[in-house]
Amino acid sequence: MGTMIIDGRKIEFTDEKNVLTVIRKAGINIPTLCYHSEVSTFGACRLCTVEDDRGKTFASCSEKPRDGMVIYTNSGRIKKYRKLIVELLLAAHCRDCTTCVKSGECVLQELAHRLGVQNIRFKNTREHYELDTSSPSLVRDPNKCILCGDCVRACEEIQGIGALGFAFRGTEAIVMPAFNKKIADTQCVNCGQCRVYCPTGAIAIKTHMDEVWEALADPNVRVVAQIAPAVRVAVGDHYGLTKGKSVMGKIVNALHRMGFDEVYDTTFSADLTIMEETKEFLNRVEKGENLPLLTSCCPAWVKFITDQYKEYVPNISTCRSPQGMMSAVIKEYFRDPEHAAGKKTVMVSIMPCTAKKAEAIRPNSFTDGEQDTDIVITTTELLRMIDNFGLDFATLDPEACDMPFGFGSGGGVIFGVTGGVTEAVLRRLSPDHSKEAMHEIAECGVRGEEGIKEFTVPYKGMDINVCIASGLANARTVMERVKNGEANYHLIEVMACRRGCIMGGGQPTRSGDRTKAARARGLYNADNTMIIKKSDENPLVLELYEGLLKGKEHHLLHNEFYI
Ligand code: HC1
Ligand code: SF4
Repeated sequence: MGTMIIDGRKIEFTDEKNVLTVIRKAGINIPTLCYHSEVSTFGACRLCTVEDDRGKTFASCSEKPRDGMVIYTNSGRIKKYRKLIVELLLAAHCRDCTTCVKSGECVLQELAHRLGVQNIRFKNTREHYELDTSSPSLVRDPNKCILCGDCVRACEEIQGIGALGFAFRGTEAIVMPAFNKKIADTQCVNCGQCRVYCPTGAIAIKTHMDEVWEALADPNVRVVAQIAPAVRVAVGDHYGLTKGKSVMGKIVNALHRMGFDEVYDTTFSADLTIMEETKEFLNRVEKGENLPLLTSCCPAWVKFITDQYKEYVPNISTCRSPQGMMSAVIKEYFRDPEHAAGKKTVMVSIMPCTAKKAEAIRPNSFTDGEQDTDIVITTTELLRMIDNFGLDFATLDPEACDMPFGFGSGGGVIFGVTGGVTEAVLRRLSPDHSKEAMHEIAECGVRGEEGIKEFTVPYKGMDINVCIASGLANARTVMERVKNGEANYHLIEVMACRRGCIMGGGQPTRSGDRTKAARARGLYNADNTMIIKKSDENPLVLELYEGLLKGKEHHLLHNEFYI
């Protein structure tokens, strides 16, 4: 605790971990390319350098605040230094900005503009590197890498995977997977967190927008969309609307205007997942088999288990993810010649997640030899499509999804935030749907930002031990405890991305701490407005079990195997 003078103003600090945080608290958006509060401090980019009253310069991210410090964040010397850093970075950087997939979201581009860098006086002496397109979800372009190490730390510290690292030194330094492997040949789980942290286009989403446009232009094709829970709270702020507020109705309108024939809500199949997963869970508890049950809706987590904890593969729920269930059910619905009306159905899934692209092509995401989800685009790609079409999104009127798969319960909506799946399961297990009962479940320990949450809930005379983790480094801690017999859980929910799908690898990246909280609040608020909170009270789901699903539940909603 103490006081600092920043640019002539007195600023108090308490437990801020570095000077940079205090400067930002003072309302000065000091630039950085390598500082993120959730990973370790690297201090490589030096852009946050400031000057003190004795003329000493230092990187503010790496200095602890001290009482009495006098700091200048924008002295003439500092301004020159910052501009030179960006100029040098740009000199060694591919400058295809107009065609770069990151254009408009690139921090380096923004800084060049903000700091007034208009001339590059130095020559690029770096060699040209091949693109790595081996991943189903991401493209790595080392020519755009500025060696900030953000991706390396995100993959290592948040995900505990370590698929990326630094190689060589000096001007030869480069970020690459170990032994110069292709990223697809590592234990990368396609989560896209490296892409979220990457300030430039060095790691970008592998886009599939052209395939969608092609399908939309084909008169013989019925293009069907499903929209994941977390997408609706990550679109509005791009168009100047309230951060985190659900704009589902506007998204539905936008998709209809682009030419989508049917627009459905993945919360519907999240309800189906809850029905099947709860059944499976109770069955395993009764038999005492394959416990703890591991949730299966997050494909990055499923890959993590199948790659690194093979002995726990039988514990993974056999339920397909909501994405998988939705696509399988819709494809089955349109197999009926009357519904098909002579058209081929192309299923487009709009997800906050890059790993869903990998899930869609997993061998167990096919039914009767046909791929269930044909194309997966991320929220970021959705924004590009809306912009490309020229829609004035902010002024679009909200529209409802189409029937019969366009409605989900509140339980389905909260899937997009960590703990949501478990909360929906607990709602399903509750015989009571009163406000009080829902409130009690929400308060049992299932909500909150912690990376690992543990609690026990009573159910019919027994205690159910639950663990919820987000971030795969946290998931590893949990699995090690299970493996070593230090924990005895019945149910483990994991979402690979910290805080769940709201912070997925395919979401728009201009997000600060407030965005994370706003997106979570947006989903809980959307749930608050739902009359039906429990998946088992969704009338469309109940109707489906009596109709199309009869005798086909296992075939359409479960997996026989994991790879
Ligand atoms: Fe998710 Fe899921 S919640 S995995 O985070 O179970 O991507 O939003 O669609 O499938 O419903 C993602 C989100 C999403 C699935 C659901
Ligand atoms: Fe690591 Fe995830 Fe990036 Fe793969 S996608 S390199 S696992 S952060």
